[in-house]
Amino acid sequence: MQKRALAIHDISCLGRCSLTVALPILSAAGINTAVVPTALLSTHTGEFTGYTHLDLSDQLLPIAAHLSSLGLHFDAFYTGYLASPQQVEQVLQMRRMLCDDTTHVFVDPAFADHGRLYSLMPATMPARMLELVKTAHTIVPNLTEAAFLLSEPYRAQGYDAGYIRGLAERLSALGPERIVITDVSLEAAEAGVAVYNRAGGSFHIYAKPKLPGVFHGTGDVFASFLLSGLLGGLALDDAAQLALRLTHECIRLTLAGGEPLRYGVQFERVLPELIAALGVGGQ
Ligand code: PXL
Repeated sequence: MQKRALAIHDISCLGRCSLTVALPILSAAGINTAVVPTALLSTHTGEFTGYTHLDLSDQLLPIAAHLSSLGLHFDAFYTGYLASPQQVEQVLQMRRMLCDDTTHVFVDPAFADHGRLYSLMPATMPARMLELVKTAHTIVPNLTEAAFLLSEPYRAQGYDAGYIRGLAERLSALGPERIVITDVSLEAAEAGVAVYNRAGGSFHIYAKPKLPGVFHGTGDVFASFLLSGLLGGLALDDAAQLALRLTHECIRLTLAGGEPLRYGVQFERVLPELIAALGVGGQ
């Protein structure tokens, strides 16, 4: 049967992040995807100035109440960028209204990168986001968000696999069974992800050659590929490797195309590969 997901992220009109990548990726993966926008911005907040920002908090619970009255089962409850720390409480309430025992709660904390909070994020966001993280089955923080969530200093480099495994174990001890940390780089020439599964205690780091630049929206693209793989029946490590390979390919194509990096990555061009890898349409 077709899987159903609810994606709760902002809409940045331009810049290929959050809902404008989550929806097309999940849809291409054959997942029936409903969306709840948390905020409306003209662009994302990295490498742009002068963007608009409308907090849609007053819409979240009325939307959830209506959706809940339809009695639908959601296979995944996928959260990303939230408009404010206060909105975390509303998303927790939406979780109680819309999830059942078998809903996969998949949380991308999406509040920081490169050692710093995103432009509009107040200092209280990590502690509030932690409350949502605790209720998740799977989380996808980058290294910066992992450090903020644990109230530990951010280490940009000079760490080893043991340090990353420790981060994953400490995050998992807070609640989520599966931790995928992005932006992990054990060697200067490589970048990749760490995958920890508390069930069985497995831990692996997967890496690709590092490509030069700062790539906006790639956390959202990676997380959406990862969830697509999981809902498509792949094991966590297989889904993470697929998501890493496809994200790397988006970045490579974008660099080859020469488009300014603030406009996001060319995820559209790898959707056929996602569809092929998951055998969508073949069932
Ligand atoms: O890609 C994460 C993201 C999502 N939404 C908004 C952002 C960012 C990162 O900067 O600014 C509005």
